[in-house]
Amino acid sequence: MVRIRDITAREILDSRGNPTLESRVVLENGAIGVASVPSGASCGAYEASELRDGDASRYGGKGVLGAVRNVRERIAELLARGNAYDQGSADRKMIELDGSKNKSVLGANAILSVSLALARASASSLGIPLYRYLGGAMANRVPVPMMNVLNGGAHASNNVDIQEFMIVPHGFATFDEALRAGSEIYFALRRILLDRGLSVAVGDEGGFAPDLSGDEEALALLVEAIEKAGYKTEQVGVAIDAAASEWADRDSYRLPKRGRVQSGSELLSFWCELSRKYPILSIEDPFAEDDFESFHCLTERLGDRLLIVGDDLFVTNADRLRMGIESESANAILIKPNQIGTVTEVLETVALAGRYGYRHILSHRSGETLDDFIADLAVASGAPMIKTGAPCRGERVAKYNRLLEISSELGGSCRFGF
Ligand code: 2PG
Ligand code: MG
Repeated sequence: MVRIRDITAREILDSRGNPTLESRVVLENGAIGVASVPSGASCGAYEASELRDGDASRYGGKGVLGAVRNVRERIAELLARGNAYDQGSADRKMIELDGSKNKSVLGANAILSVSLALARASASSLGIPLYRYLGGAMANRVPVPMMNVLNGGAHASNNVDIQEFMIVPHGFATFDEALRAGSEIYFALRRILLDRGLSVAVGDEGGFAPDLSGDEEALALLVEAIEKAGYKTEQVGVAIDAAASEWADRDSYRLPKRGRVQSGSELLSFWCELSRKYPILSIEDPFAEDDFESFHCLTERLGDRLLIVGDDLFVTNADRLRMGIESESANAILIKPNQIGTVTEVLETVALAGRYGYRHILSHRSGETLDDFIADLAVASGAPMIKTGAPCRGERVAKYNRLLEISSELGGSCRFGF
């Protein structure tokens, strides 16, 4: 066993320019783990709570000095001299010290940064890669990337209501080839947009964010770009994240940019129609976070053909996932470590998903850092897919580049594909 010697934290900036936390865990043998936490824009109401200072005179109230203090003073003291390899007990102690249901006392950002940094320090102490430490001997599957090449919703100031349009290069022998296809399609899309006089400015996740005649046009553009780049839709599918919690308006859905109001069943018909017309592999948050009923209906209709993914619906929380399992809502779960706050709880939720046949997809947040922890976590947990933005912008490609590194490290034992 190796003991924890020291834990510190500091305030840094994320990819949107907002403050976030970076924590550093040092072990008695000198091993070090550093990790930083991301932050979402379209956050679910049931996510663990991100502690922000609320002091309007600093960073518009978004400073995280309180969370930094909680790491440096309270968490550091709590975990000092503990066994670094006992991730479960360190995470449990932080949950208990916090004492709230949603980690609002210490801050999920404070807790997660330490949880991640501790796992990194432990892997480094053992001299093995993070995915191997967390995933064990069988962790050899590299996930299919879901690349968000066209941004809308809360991630862009264009007129598109659906938040994310992704390309999913799955029909390739290796991750390297899939990534290459994704990048080539991204540039084909750029060319198409330029030729039509549309904007190629990018949104928060590196995808283009043009004004379009309607949200459906985005799907047609993606298919065109796939073909223009020389690929087939049998190799490269498309995926949507509607982030429809943002649209919830009492009992109906109000698409804020177009101002259109739809009932849950109209929206359901819309998703069914899109899935008939386009090679859609997955639809995330097609309804709001409390609308289990619509999720259930859509899963019944389309669940045998495509993934119906709960993001705001489940918030990486095992209790929320249990509600989905009981009501047969969705068949896949998005996994975002900062929605729940500890590595242990993430792995518990993934295990629960696996027991009930739900696929799990690792995911970044729209506000990111260069931290590439989720790439290792995807491999460790055997995730069939990862969504981490366009093949553009440093904080997005950091994760893809880490997966390239892992693929080459795994060599002959590397597996790729769903
Ligand atoms: C999502 C995420 C990541 P945000 O909704 O899936 O793409 O966005 O981090 O803004 O919640
Ligand atoms: Mg989402």
